[in-house]
Amino acid sequence: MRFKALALMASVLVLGACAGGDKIDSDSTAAMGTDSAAMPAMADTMAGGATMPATGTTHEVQMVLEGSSYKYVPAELTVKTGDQIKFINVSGGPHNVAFKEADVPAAVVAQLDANMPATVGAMQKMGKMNGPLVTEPNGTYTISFTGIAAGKYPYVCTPHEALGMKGIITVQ
Ligand SMILES: [Cu+2]
Repeated sequence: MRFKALALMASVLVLGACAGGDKIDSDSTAAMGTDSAAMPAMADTMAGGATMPATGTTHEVQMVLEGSSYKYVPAELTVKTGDQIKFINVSGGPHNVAFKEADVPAAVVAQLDANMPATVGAMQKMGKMNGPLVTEPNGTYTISFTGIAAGKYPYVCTPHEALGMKGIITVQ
């Protein structure tokens, strides 16, 4: 009985220590800005960060089946931090937009995921940085690049990746 009580106390203490750690880390995130490579892993274990709405230009990328070729048009696009991209299901859908963790700097993962809306109609996101299927003709999916560091961000369409449907976004 006495042992059990001690064990319970110990686990409460551990939980308390974790909660305290989170608080300290989120405070230091604010203080250190978004450049620290150490922060995203912590952000991943938390809520995932808040969406940062676009403040700049809206670009459009069409998701297309042309002949037997599935593609993003344009497949390569350069935007500025703060712009957004509206992906449009023109033909051959459903399509989506998915970034792989291996292709995204650790410091960017949480914010990029947070900037990818969780749903399109009834469809849900399929995973981290893996957008919902856009099933409706001319349906759209818009991703803000506010808070996203400069760099090259390759992405794929999950249903058509094996068929070569992929693109690259360069953020300046
Ligand atoms: Cu596709």
